[in-house]
Amino acid sequence: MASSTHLQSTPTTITSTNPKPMHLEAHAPPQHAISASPTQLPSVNSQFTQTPTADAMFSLFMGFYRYLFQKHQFQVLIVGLDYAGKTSVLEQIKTIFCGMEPLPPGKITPTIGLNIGKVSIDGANLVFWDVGGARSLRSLWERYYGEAHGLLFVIDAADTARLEEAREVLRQLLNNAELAGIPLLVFANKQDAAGALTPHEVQARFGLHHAEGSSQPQHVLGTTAIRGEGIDEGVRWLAETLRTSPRALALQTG
Ligand SMILES: Nc1nc2c(ncn2[C@@H]2O[C@H](COP(=O)(O)OP(=O)(O)OP(=O)(O)O)[C@@H](O)[C@H]2O)c(=O)[nH]1
Ligand SMILES: [Mg+2]
Repeated sequence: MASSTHLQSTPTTITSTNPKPMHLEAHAPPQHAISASPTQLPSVNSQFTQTPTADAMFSLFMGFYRYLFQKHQFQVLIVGLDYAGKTSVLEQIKTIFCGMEPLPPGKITPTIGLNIGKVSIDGANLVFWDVGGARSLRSLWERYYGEAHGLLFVIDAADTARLEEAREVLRQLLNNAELAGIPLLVFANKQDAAGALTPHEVQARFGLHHAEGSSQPQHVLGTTAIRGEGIDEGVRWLAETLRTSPRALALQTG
């Protein structure tokens, strides 16, 4: 597997086909734990590792400590067919939540590796992984499934000729056991384009009706990525949903 990592156009955009650097970052120990006095930690450890009850107390203490001082981080995988507008969406996310200048649409080229964007929303860090949607690249997506807390599926709502293909790709994603219970945000993108399906129509065509009691939250929104419309609302829904997602919780504590 190629593992080249280099900075692309913006400081938060990295191109790589290897998700492992993010894995390390996501699970790095909290800064506060590292800065604790070296004379304190060994004695705490030795006290609390002697009996199973002490072990449990130590775990409880560490859990509470993390709860207080560690920012939650969620990884969100952005997928969809090529040309749907995934990278354009990511550029707008960085603009809306980090104030960064988006790349002009003419400068965005088809994604071959991985673009990464990290934003902070209401005390949580969201890391977006934007992968290439070309047919030949889709087999690479599964490398990210195991560590993805959320899924953002982008559809070119004006490309009616490829709606069936997009529907099949999404169906396969939702049937994948590695993505069980993953919160799903769908962007019916290119709402500005002639003939674009409304989010309602996309929801109906894709059979995206959130079943009562289903463990998988779903949300469909219309967006125009090149103008940044609809994106803020969608990303906030995702951030809110991830906070209480059993899958996200299990991945963070597991
Ligand atoms: N009209 C219109 N065009 C858009 C919109 N969003 C993206 N585009 C255009 O669609 C084309 C593809 O956009 P990308 O963001 O590169 O698409 P992608 O999904 O990342 O494509 P891959 O990286 O190949 O998977 C570009 O020409 C964008 O300018 C939109 O909301 N409206
Ligand atoms: Mg792209």
